[in-house]
This record gives sequence, structure tokens and C-alpha cells, in this order.
Amino acid sequence: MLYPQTNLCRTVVDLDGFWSFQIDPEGIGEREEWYLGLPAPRLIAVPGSWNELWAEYRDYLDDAWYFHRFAIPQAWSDRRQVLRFGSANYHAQVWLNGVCLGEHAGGHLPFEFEVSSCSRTGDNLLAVKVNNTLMPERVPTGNSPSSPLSGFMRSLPPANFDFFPYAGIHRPVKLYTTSTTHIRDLQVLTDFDRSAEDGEVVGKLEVTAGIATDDADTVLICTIRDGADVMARQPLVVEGSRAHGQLQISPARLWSPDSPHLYQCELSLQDAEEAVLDTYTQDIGIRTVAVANSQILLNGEPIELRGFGKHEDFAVHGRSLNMPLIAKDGALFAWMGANSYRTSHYPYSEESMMYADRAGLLIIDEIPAVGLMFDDGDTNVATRLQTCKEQLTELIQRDINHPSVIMWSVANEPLPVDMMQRFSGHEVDESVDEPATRFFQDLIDHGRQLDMSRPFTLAGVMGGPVAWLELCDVVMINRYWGWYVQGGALDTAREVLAQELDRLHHRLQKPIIISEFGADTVAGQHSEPPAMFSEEYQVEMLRMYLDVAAERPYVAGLHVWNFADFKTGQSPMRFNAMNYKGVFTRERTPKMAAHFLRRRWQTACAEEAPTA
Ligand code: BDP
Repeated sequence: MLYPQTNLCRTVVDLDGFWSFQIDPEGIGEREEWYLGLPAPRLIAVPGSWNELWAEYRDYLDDAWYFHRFAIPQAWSDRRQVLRFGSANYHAQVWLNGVCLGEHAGGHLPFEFEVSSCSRTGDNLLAVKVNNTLMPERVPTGNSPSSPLSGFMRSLPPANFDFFPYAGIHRPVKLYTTSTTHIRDLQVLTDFDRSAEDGEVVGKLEVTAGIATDDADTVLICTIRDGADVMARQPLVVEGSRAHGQLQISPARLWSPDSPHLYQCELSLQDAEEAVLDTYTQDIGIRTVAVANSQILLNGEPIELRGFGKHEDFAVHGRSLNMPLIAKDGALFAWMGANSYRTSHYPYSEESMMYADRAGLLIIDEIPAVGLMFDDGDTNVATRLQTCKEQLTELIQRDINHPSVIMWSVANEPLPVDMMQRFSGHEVDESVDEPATRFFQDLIDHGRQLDMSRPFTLAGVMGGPVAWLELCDVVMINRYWGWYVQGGALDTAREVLAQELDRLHHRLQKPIIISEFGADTVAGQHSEPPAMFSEEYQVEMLRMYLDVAAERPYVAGLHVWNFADFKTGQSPMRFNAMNYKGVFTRERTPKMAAHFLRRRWQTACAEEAPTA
């Protein structure tokens, strides 16, 4: 799905602002035609999370209605008009002028509706019913009996994951136009060669696009620009509604964290008389990602991921788009010498992916499959597999052109059926988790059909089946030795971690990323000797993981959990309903650990930098 843009042939109008809002706990809105206007509305910001705005709605996740009036100019009457939502959590049903346009399930991903037949010049009435109830058939889900977050640890709201299930229209709402004959989608896969004569880099682009046209004579011209310079230009081969072609540019500049160079791929859809009907420009970066010899290779060279698991989370904004925060976090990444993050535990905004392309960050892009469970009946599991596939399809379609995205993650900490037994170190019957192994095989196979150019992975829970890691191109493990297990005892934790890493390496022979490790740390809490929850302990724990990894070349990356403190549900495990494992506070004040990582990572950067 293309990100809306204004250009020669397209216009985008932003519908964000203050909308009307009303919760609908009785589910009467549709019957009473709230899509034509709300009986007792409050004002809400779009984008935004409603849970942050009114105390009484903090834990409310059920139906809520948004309503907004906007105008369409006369000049648009013969244009194709599309209404697009960056995301809404979890389920959205949309009406325009009383006509139901359709619905979308799954948060964190964009969806759109063509509205040309029910929009009108002048005043328009837009209504959206949003629902974020935690349900077993949704991904992510409500609470599971096998989850460590169930029983007396149960959190409020009863999520099966450790972050607040914010609800609302979280990302921008836009209305855009195209001509009836238009470009539908665009995919650019990149590769490169070095010329035998002079070693110059030849960039190779494989371009495919979808077009909506009735005219067999439609022409689609592809131009690759570097700012004002045209690097390559040729018509694509059009076959029905698909077009494809291969272009080369030479010399080409490769995209990398040190030099995140972007080219522009511009499509121009023309009729037989060369009149331009539609055009679309996409930033692209020429780079390759591969896995070999237990290393991740970017442009053929080993890279080491230094960074974090994050969240889209901030006071008042909740989970909604927060552009200054994206830029602030980017600046803090640069300050620390970090080069990578995982979109734990759901797709982040398209705007943050664009930022990463330009800033040279390496992203592990994750679907919202956090805390998947397999113990609540075959039907629920089958429904969730279907949902995961849909989410993976939508994510890959959305993000395939971002050079920053180097890997797809299909799950975070799926829960083995025999979770508690595994946790307590008892013998387990591996066969009980085989249905889940088939689930992941199926999901990863599905992803590989959509994108062959990036590795697939999932973040494995402590004690989880190795068979699940075996399915991945790159192994990711979340480890809390020294926190949930061997808490306070970093020497023992070091031994267990080192042994486990070596065992996994021996068996799997793949690059390993420690995708989570961290300690809850109350900013300003100090202790000597270091004790859990103090800033000193967080530093010592991170130091231990970094040291163990540094001795093991097959550890291809370290993502500290977490970049910043974040909101979660209330539970005895979470003081103040916060997870305090951030190396920054929620407001982005550095803890001692941020300074520690900066010293370690800035040194690593300096060592990697090419010498004169
Ligand atoms: C891991 C989860 C992450 C949690 C973290 C923690 O992947 O979402 O926030 O543990 O406990 O299990 O802090």
C-alpha cells in the first residue's frame, strides 16, 4: 500500500484535528445511527489514544465512536478519492455520509477505502467505530491460563503482554486523490555488483508495480533519480495490471548506517499520447541483507546490531504518532552510537520507518504477535494463524521498500503449552509443542513467499523450544538471567548465559541476537554493592551481557530491553503500572546505563570506522 503523497497528479488532505467522540458500552450506536452524528460527544484529538485523556476511560477498550465533518472541494468531483487511516486499535468500522465503507481488523497497520461513490462536494460526515477489546481470536490476545501474566500476576487490563493496550485512532487520517487510471503499488528490490574493471558499484533494481487501467496502451516509465540527477530511465513491461522491469545505475552509492543514501524511484503512468495520468515517487536505498557463517551481512559485510527493543509510548500521546519523539529518540540513538531497534511488539508508524531510512537505522520489523498461546483450542489457534498471516502480508506490503528494514519478526515470546514446567526446569515432552512449530513454519513460509530478500526471525522466550528458533534465519532470544532468574546474582547469571549461548550456537550455527535483556531500574535509586532496581545494578547487568557477547563472534546483535520506561497494565509485578527497564526514563532523561552504553558503543563505532 502506497503512502499518500501530493504530486503533479495526486493531492493529499489531512483530516487530523479535534473530532467528536463518544463511548458506546451498550453497543447501541449503530441502531441509533450514530454514524450521522453523536448524541453526547466529547472532543478528542486525532491521532491520539483515548485512555490517556479521561480518567474514567483509562481501562475502557470497548466500542467507541469518532465523528468528524470535513469539506471536499468542487475540483475533486471527477477524481478518484481514497480515505486512509494510518492505524486504529484494534478494529475499525467506517461510515461516510451514512454509508458503511467497510472495516479493518488489527491495529498498527494502515487501511483505506475508495470513497468516490459516496463522498460529496462540500460537507461530508465521517464516522469511525473503534473497538480494542482483548479477545482470544485477536492478535495480540487477552489473558491465557498458561501465561506468566495470568493467575495472581494478572494485569489490568487483562492483556497477555506487558504494555498498555492503548485504544483509538493512533495515526493520521488522510483523504487523497488519484486519477481513475492509477498506480496501485510499487516494489523495488535492490542488489549490486562490483564491476570487474574498476571495482565500481553497479546498483541493480528489480521494479514491479500494480496499475489500475482499462487501456492496453498505457505506458509506465520508471526513472531513478539522485536528487536532480537522472541515473536511469526506462519503460516497464506492462502485462495487464502488473508492470515490471530491471534497471541499473552506475556508479551507485550503497545504503548503510554510515551513509544512508537514498535514491528516488519515480513512476509515471502515461497514455499512448504521453499524457501523464498518475505519478508516484518512492525513496529507495540500494543494499543487500544476507546471513552467512553465523553473521548478518549488510552489503556483504558483517554488521553488529547495537540497540534496543522499544515501544511507541509517551504520556498523554499514548501510542499515537508523536513526530518530535521519533526525532528525539533518533538523536539519542546517535548520541549513544546505537544503530538498530526492533519494533517490539507491533509495527511502528510509517513515519518512523521513513525516519530510519534517512537516519541509517537498522530495523527488525515485527508483527503484533506478542504472547501467542496454543492452549485454548484448535479453532482459536487456527484463527490466530490466519490473522498473523494477514498482518504479515500487510506489514510486508507496507514496508518492503524501506532499506532500514533488514529483517521480519513473526512473533515475540510465543508461549509453549508446557511453559510453567519449562520455567521450573522440569523435563518436558517436546512433542506437545509440535503444533506450534507447524504454526511458525507455516507463517514464515507465508512471509518468504512475499519477500525473499530479508531474513525471518522470532523472539524466543526463556526456556522456549529450540525447534522454533531452528525455523529462523537469524535466532533471537529474550533473556533475563540476572533478573527474573538468578535475580541479583550476576556471576551465576553470567555462567548460565554463556553456556546457553554456546549450546545454541553449537546446535543452530546461525547468527544469534539477544533481542531483550534488562533490569527494572528506578531513576535516582542507587546502591553499593549494586542491588536490583538500582542504577548501578542495571549498568552491571548490561555490562555482563555485553562482555559475554563480545567473546562470542556469532552474537550478531544486542538489543537492550528497553530504550525507555513505558506504561503497562497494573499488576503486582509492575510498580506504578510502569515497566522501568528503560535506560532512559519515559521523558527521555538518561539513567547511568545510557551513559555506560554510550561509552561502550561509541568506542565500538570508532573501531569500526574506516581508517585514513
Ligand atoms: C519480555 C517481553 C517484554 C516484557 C519484558 C519484561 O517480551 O514485552 O516487557 O519481558 O518483563 O518477556 O520486562
